[in-house]
Amino acid sequence: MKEILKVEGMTCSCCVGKVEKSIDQLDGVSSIKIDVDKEEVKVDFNKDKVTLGQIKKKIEEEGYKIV
Ligand SMILES: [Cu+2]
Repeated sequence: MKEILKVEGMTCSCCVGKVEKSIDQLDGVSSIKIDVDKEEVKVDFNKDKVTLGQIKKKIEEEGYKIV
């Protein structure tokens, strides 16, 4: 399933890399697309394997805020 998360605090390609890497570790995530200007993280995942809550937690652990 596809979800778009609003994430505050991402400012550059390094932030994008960090967020991507953190979510990518999760089993069941098939694609991640991040738009820094819009502060959006588009994620495509298998909801039988991973929950949106787990994805959000990973982003928050990197120090970004989900709005
Ligand atoms: Cu950065």
